[in-house]
Amino acid sequence: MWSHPIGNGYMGANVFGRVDTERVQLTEKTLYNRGLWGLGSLTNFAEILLHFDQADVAHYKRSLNLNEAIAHVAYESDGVQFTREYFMSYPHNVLVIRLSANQKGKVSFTLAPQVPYMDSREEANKRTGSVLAKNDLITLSGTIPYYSLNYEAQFKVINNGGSLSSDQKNGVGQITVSKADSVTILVAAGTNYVLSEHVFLNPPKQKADPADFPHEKVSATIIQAAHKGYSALKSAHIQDYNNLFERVKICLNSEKSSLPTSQLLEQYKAGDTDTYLEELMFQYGRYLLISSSRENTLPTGLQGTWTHFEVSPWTAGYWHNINVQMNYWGAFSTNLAETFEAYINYFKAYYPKATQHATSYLQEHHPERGSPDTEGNGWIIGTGASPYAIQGAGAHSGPGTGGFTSKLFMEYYHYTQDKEFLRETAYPLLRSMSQFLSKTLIEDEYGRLLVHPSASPEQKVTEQQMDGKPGLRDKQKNYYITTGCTFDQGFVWENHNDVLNAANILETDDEFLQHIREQLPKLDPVLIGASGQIKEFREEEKYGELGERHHRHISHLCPLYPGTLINSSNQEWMQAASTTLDLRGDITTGWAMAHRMNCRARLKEAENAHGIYQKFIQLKTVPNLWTLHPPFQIDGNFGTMAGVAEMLLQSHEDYIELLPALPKAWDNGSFEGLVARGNFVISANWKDGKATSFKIISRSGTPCRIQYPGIGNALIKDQDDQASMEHSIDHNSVSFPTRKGSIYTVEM
Ligand code: FUC
Repeated sequence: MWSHPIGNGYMGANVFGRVDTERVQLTEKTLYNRGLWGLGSLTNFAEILLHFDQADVAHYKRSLNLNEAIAHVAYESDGVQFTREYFMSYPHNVLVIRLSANQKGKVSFTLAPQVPYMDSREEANKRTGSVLAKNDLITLSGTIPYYSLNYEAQFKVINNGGSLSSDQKNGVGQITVSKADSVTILVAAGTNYVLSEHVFLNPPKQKADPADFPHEKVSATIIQAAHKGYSALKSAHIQDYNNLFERVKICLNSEKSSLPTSQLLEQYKAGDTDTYLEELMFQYGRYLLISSSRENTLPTGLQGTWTHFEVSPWTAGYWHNINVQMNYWGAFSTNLAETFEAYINYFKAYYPKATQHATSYLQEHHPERGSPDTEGNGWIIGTGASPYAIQGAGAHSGPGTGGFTSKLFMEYYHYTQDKEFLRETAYPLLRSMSQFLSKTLIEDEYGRLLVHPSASPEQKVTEQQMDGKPGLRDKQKNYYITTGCTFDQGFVWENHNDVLNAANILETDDEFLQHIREQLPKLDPVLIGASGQIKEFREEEKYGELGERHHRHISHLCPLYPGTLINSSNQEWMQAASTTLDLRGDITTGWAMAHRMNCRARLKEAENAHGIYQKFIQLKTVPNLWTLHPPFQIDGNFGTMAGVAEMLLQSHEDYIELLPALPKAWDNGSFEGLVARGNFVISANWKDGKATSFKIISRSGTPCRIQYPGIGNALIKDQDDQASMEHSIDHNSVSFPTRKGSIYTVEM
């Protein structure tokens, strides 16, 4: 609740900022032990303690600078001004802690890292560990038997002035620095985990090679970082981070607040809803995404990278019936597409296992179609996943979980226009997903094709509700298992549609595409019920007669968001989606509110979307601005970040819609650098709720179509030649060709 999280995608640290004994808690994304559901669990790597001898402290200040991704602690003691800096470098993969004072010879402390949870009650998790100090280096290493993991962290202490000594206190290594002018501590960490298909295919004990030790890798990292030195590490870090972070600027009718963030939040909770916090939460989401998901790291998990538990809530893994997808919903629109590369690499590693899951699923449910030729069976990922294991489609969430996942890859293409990625990665995997999904369909008496068995994620029914209903109730947990629920039908539709679009772009065609072209019109995914709602189940008439009325999942609205089937071309469906949200209710768990916010934005219900955002901040946010499901799950942070972008800019309907859901509270404002599909970077200014100007940078040279009230009469200029352009389609929309790299301005 109070720590300042820093991270580089490989590692995460919670900086507590304590004065007497500083605590920096470290996680490294591959250090897993045994968790529930056969997935393992991310576990605390090290507790880094720094003991100071400073009793009287004044003018204490702790901060996290989002522009530089550096945490700071500053205070005064005995007339000396002390400062500490903490950052996690991605280019050099080290944690850097810098301690300094405004007078010479005043920095004294003892560094004493600890191996946490040596006393596990579970045999498989009994970790061995030792902490050895020698000269200026502490080596913390050991094993966790469950996945045959060897782990190691090295702490190098570089003092400027003063003296340094190392010793083993009660067998535990520590380094004491006396009277230095300043000190830099470098921390590198790693395990013998290697992301590859073998990890997913092998049994637990063989997921990592017990004869492989990370020692050399960690030593090399430390040596390289030490060689680089503090100043160069810092400037490389700022440059690397800033290259991503500074792309987007946003002002939502606010002025920077001078209140400490926790007080700003308190005030917000008490009803003084300062929009600066709404803006800050958005940028904090971007900060957290950059800090927990980079190329060549593992994807960002349920708690990002940050957990101090022995066995983390929900394993801290990748949950695929909404959570991990939500983590990346906003990556593209907030100009951080690179962060998704972590998931792409992860996908490539688990894919062979996912094809095995597809075959066993089909063999179980549709034996006549589950040919041994796994290629033709496609792939599927179920709800639970981690860096070590993935589940197949399970009972409580239907095969739609696969389409939920593949959607992100099509979005990556839409936003980046990376055709090679589409050809080499997205199209094959989308096509393979359609191969699987097309085999899960059965034909009903009206010729419709319905997923069977099918389940709307985690929706539960009572025995009473089952009366006369065709589905089955899972005896243990009351999940409802049926045929053709909207979640599954919707994602078959989305995936089939994406495959055909991708094939079109790649100018390819074959028999299988013909097959899904024939399946598409028979899916009948969206049905309106007697209460005017989008039905969650085909067999539901009135809202609430089947399933929990206020269930957190709104899986039947996935065709609205993140899907595109329910869109403004069908107002009846839009109305029904709105009614569904009214009936379901806004107040629920963290990520579930974030999904509702995005759905309201797609419906252009500005006040409703904003209202959910406000309540989310009031009810689900803790002082360090992490958000709770509960427990702490980072999906809520990322989901609402996506929601803010979705309120300001949409592009899922083949055109860009500017300020589609602008609430009164954001009446005046601006943004820079949000991205629209087609790879356009958009900036906008508005006043009294009306746009005054836009700027569009065409990163790929695709044709641009924009919708905004009155834009047909606006002056649109190509910034290169200052020529005004022929553009108007009608009063509210314009269309014009663009050149790659050119900038277009729109004066309203
Ligand atoms: C899904 C959700 C739960 C939780 C878990 C991590 O299964 O239904 O609420 O968020 O993921």
